[in-house]
Amino acid sequence: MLFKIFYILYFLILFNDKINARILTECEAANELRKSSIISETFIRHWVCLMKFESGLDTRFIKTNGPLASASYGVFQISSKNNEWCIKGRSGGKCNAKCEDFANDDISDDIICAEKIQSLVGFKYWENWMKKCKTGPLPDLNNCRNRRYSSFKYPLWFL
Ligand SMILES: [Ca+2]
Repeated sequence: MLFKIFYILYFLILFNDKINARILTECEAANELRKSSIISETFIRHWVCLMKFESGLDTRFIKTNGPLASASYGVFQISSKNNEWCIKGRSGGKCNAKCEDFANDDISDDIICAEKIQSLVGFKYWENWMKKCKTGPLPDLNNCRNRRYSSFKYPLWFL
C-alpha cells in the first residue's frame, strides 16, 4: 500500500516537472537571442536552428551518458567535457559557469556562453548544426514580429 502511494507520488513529481519544462517556440527563441543584444541579426536563424536540433528548444534538456561521464546542458547543449566551458557543481571553464545553470529556464547566461563558444570555435562546435543547419533549410522567422507568441505550444507527445 505504502509502496503504491510512493509510486504514485513519484510519477506526479515526474509529470509535474515535465509540465513545468520550458519548451520555447522558435519565435520565443529568436526573441531571447535578440534581447541579449550580443547575437548578430545575420545569424539569428542559424542559432534558432541550432537550438531546435540540439535540444528541441527545451531549456532544461540534459543529455548524459551516466553519472561519471560528461553531459550536455540546456537549450544549447553546452558540454561539461574536459571542464572546457563549464564545470559540474561549481563555476569554472571558459564561461566561468556551473553547467547546471545552463539547464534552467533563464537562458540569458546560456546565450552568453554559447556566443563565446561560437566566437572561439565556430558553429561547428554543435554537431547538429553541422548536420541540419549548415546547409539549411533554416527556420522561417518572418511571422514572428507581428504576432503574439503563444506559450501553449507544447507538443503532446512529451507526456
Ligand atoms: Ca541558464
